Amino acid sequence: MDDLFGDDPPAEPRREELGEGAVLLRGRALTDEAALLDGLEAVIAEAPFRHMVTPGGFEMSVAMSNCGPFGWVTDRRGYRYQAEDPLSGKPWPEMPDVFRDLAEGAAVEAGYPGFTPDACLINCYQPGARMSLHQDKDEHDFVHPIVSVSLGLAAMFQFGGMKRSDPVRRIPLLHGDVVVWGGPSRLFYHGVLALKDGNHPKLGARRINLTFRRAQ
Ligand code: MD3
Ligand code: FE
Repeated sequence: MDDLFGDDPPAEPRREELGEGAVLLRGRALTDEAALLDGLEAVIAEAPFRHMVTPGGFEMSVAMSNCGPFGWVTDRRGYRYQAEDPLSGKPWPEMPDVFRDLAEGAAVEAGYPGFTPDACLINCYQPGARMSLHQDKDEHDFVHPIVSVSLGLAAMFQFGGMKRSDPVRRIPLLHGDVVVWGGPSRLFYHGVLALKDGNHPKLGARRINLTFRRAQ
């Protein structure tokens, strides 16, 4: 009866092929939970979460920050990766070793050896926050996978195809889940439904998603 929240690290992360190069490693981040949360706190102390504005002038409901050599930003001028945090004018915080090691290790396990992220986008969802269907196309070369790590409240992820109008599957992403998106899935439309209210024992009423990318 110790594992009331069902979030103890599994002996063996459960592996699920979501199809077309996408591999879900359920619970893969749980063994590093404490170090990941420490790293997150250190990054956010230097580069706080902020709601960025899209080129169309809408404030995103998801609050964001970054760490590593490059960070993804949006403003009225467009979407891009840049080396400086626009809030401070300074480089983004260093990517904690535990972040990089987790992303690289998960990529190897999913069949993408040699992935070395140079950007980590950190998304913070509060209840009601969502991300509408989109493709990730601001990176230099789509041969590299994207590794995502979910922490905190569970979210309903939407996973479509190459066209916005393709049918979408709904996949719940839970605290500790890691997904490696490579191959054809790298350019599939995806999004996150509005976060439901709740309280996570470690993160409160929030969901944090780390996405590791090769921007350049
Ligand atoms: C599938 N983030 O930051 S992570 C994003 O949960 C983003 O915060 C979502 O989409 C989130 O761009 C989803 C899962 C994910 C990330 C990137 C992908 C799935 C992906 C890129 C291509 C295909
Ligand atoms: Fe995305």
